[in-house]
Order: sequence, then structure tokens, then C-alpha cells
Amino acid sequence: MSETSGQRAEQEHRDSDQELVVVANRLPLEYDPETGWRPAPGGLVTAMESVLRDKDATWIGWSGRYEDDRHQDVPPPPTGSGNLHIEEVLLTRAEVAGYYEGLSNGAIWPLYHDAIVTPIYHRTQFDTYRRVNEKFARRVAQSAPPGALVWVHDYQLQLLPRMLRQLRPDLRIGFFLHIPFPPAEIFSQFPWRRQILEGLLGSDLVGFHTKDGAVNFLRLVRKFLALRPGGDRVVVDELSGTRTVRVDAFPIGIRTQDFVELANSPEVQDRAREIRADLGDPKTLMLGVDRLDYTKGIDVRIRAVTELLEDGDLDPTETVFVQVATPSRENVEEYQRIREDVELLVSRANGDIGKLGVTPVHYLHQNMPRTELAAMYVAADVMLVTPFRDGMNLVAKEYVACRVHEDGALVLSEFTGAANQMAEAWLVNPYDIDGMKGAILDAATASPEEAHARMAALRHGVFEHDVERWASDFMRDLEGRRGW
Ligand code: GDG
Repeated sequence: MSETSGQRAEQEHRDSDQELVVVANRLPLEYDPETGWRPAPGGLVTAMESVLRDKDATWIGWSGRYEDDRHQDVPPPPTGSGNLHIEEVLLTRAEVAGYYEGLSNGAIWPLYHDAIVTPIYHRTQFDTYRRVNEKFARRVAQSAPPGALVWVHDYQLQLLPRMLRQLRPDLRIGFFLHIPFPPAEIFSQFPWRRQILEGLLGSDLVGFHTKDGAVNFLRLVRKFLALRPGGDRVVVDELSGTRTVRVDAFPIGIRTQDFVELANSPEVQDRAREIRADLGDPKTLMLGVDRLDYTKGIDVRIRAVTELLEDGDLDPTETVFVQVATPSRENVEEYQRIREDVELLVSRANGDIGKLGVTPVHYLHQNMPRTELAAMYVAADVMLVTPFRDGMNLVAKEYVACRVHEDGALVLSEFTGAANQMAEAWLVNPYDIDGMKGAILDAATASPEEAHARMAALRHGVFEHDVERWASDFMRDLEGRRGW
């Protein structure tokens, strides 16, 4: 199935000879003091690979180097690899603090995730956000060939499409938001809401993970900009005449084949057996894998599992829960707080229900190699994905792709974009701890027949909607080849 969409994607890209410029906060490279610059393992890079494979493309982003590091120990990134040309935007420490850690991660991130943590609005940070968006826009305007396609990614760069259009009206601009786009009741509190909406409408195409995100955006455009969207289109008036912006859902997927190959490899199979053995060959191995972020519901999940073990619904001598929490945004205060909360919950759980030689909750605050992650997916009987809000959630899809024997159970929050496509999971409301306990118990004790039926259906969906389909659907729309 994934091959079909892969072939389709390749054909699509050969059909177009327009050059592509990708703009994202980060470059697809990271610096390692031992080995130098290397490809960054992040999801965006992997997701974009199929689009970048057959096109001449430029990727513009921040490398992680500061402007005042320019002459210091970190060398500049290489400017090209294959047909991908790299352009580094350098930021000052003050810009990173105001634009990235401040407005992006202290205001927009929590606001767009249902304001589960109170967003903090600083006028000086918005000013920095605007200036950094301008810096990126000027860079793209200088580099993009005439008539190029520009694909802008994510919440750090929402003002950029409009700025870029003013500088370069010849470009075709697409924007994709990787996080949820909230409803009016929440978005309206943002002090610079008009600027964000106008910024995004600078695009020809605005993409979200879900229909809800697209509908929320269209309603807000009507409410605050007094425009009258018709269906999935908004007509905007400009000095040069009218222009149509298309708004739609493009649910992201994963590179399914990569995970199937990993899961089938002898190395990963052996490692999965070893992991189970190291954990004392439990009857039920439950797993959570997340960036350590307060949106992911790691705390509520640990509480639910701990209560099930305390109540005796699950046997602590036969059940192990492993939580991988990848370090994330450690300079932002709320992330330090969630780390402390999670670590307290883990140590309390083990203190209360553990015995000598019995540790029911294992917690790893570290970055795993992808093979190790795949081995964990292969080893786990039950996968717990319980965010309070999540744009999509790729972990749920990766687990399903790795279940090559069509067994295992996925417990999934209703408030993830993935839940729209994964109705056969055990869906839970992460705010309802009793409901969550019930679902975890059902998933852990499901008959092999039920687990198999659910997993087979889940796998069908994940293979059907893979990342190549996401990228080719977005590119086809951006190129205007869907006839609009
Ligand atoms: C944003 C949106 C949306 C995690 N730990 C390790 C590791 N990971 C990988 C996972 C997965 C990725 O990181 C996480 O992706 P998610 O989708 O789960 O979440 P976010 O990071 O919040 O991503 C989200 C996504 O953008 C794409 O649009 O789905 O809603 O929030 O691929 O496997 N990878 C490795 N080691 C780890 O320790 N190698």
C-alpha cells in the first residue's frame, strides 16, 4: 500500500519542475562535536524526504548556531547535499529567547494546545517574533528562484507568508501547521490575533492536520477579518486584485516501510526479546514514548497505571510500564515543572507499589536511537498515547506500523489528530482518569481475536495515509494541480 502512494508521489514530483524552497525554524542538520554536521533525526526531515528526493530544493532555517558563534568553534553547516541546498539563518541569543523560547513556546504552543498551561504574552517577545519572521522572509525573498514553490512550516513562522508575499508576489506559498489550530473561544485571547490570521492568509494554501483546524481558521477569518469564506476558500483583496487562499486538512503520516523493515530486522527482534527479559519477562509490558511535554498527558497516564496496580486490577509482579520521555525545551520553565511532576509520580509509584527486585514503572529521560525505539514498540503489549491535545501524534502510528504480527493494543487520546483516523484504538478522554483506567485494563486484557481485529484495521489506515501521501497531496494542491 505504501508503495502505491510512494510511486504516486514520485510521479507527482516528476510532473513539476518548479523549484521548491522549504522554510522551517530548524535546518535538517545538527552539529555533533565528534562527527561534525549530520542529518537531524527529526520527523519533519523524514517527512519531507520523499518531496525533496526528486526536486532541486533549498531548505532555509536556523542551525542552532548563534550569531556570536559565527567565528567560534562550531563551523557553518555544509551548503548542500545531493539536490538539497542548505541556507542557514543565524539568530542572536536575544532572538532565540524572545522568538523561540518566549513567544513560540511560552505563548503560542500552550494557547494552541487548549491553554492547558497559561500562555504568557510579552509585547517585547511578539516584537522579536515579528522581527525574526521578517529576517526569514527577507532570506527566502533573496534565495527563491522566480515562480518557486515555498513550503513554510509551523507555528514559529505564522507571520512569514504575508511578509514574503509583499516582497515576492511571484512565489507560490504554502503553509502547514504541525500543531492544533484552536477554536475561537481560545484563539481570541491572543493579543496579536489579527496579525496571525493576516500572516497566514499571505499563503496560497494553508494546511492543518484536521478538518477541525481548518474550520476553526475559517471561522476566525470571518470573525476578525470580516472576510466571507466560501467552503474551503477565502478570497482576499489586494492592491493587485483579488487572490484565493485554499484551506484544508492534510493529516500527516509516517514512513511506514521504514518501520516495517526495522520491526522485521533480526537486530530489532532480538533486542525486543532482550528488553522483555531485562524487565523480568512480564505478562504485560506497557509503553509510553513522548517528548517530555506537558501536552502529552504523561502525568495522568502514570497516575492511571499506578492506581490500576495499587487497586490490584493489574498485578505489579506481572505488569511493567516503561515511559520514555525525550528531553525537550529544557530552558522553558513549564518544561522543568512537568519534568519534576513526572519524576515525583514515578518515584512515588515505585516507592508505594514496588518490592525489592520489582520496579513496576521504568522511566527513561533520554534520547533513544531509532532501532531501540522500534525494539520497544515490538516488545510492548500495550501502547499508551494519552495527550491532552496533540496535532497528530506520530508515536501512535509508529507503534501500529511496528506490529507486524497484527497484535498489541493502542490506547489513544480522543484529543489527538490521530484519533480521527484511528477509531479502532481504545479511545480515551485523558481528563477522565476512571475512564482511562477502564480502557487500559480492557486493552491489557483483550482477547487475541479482538486485539487482532483492531490492529489489522489500524494498520490498514496507517499504511493508506502514509507520509508520502501527505506530502504529495499538499504539493499537488500547492502547485494548483487540483484545479483551483
Ligand atoms: C509535532 C506535533 C505532530 C520521540 N522520542 C524519541 C524519538 N521520538 C520521535 C518519535 C516521533 C517523534 O519523535 C514525535 O512526534 P509526535 O508526533 O509524537 O510529537 P511532536 O514532537 O510533538 O510533533 C505532533 C508532529 O509534529 C508532526 O506533524 O504529529 O502532533 O506536536 O517520530 O518516534 N525518536 C528517537 N529517539 C527518541 O528518544 N529516535
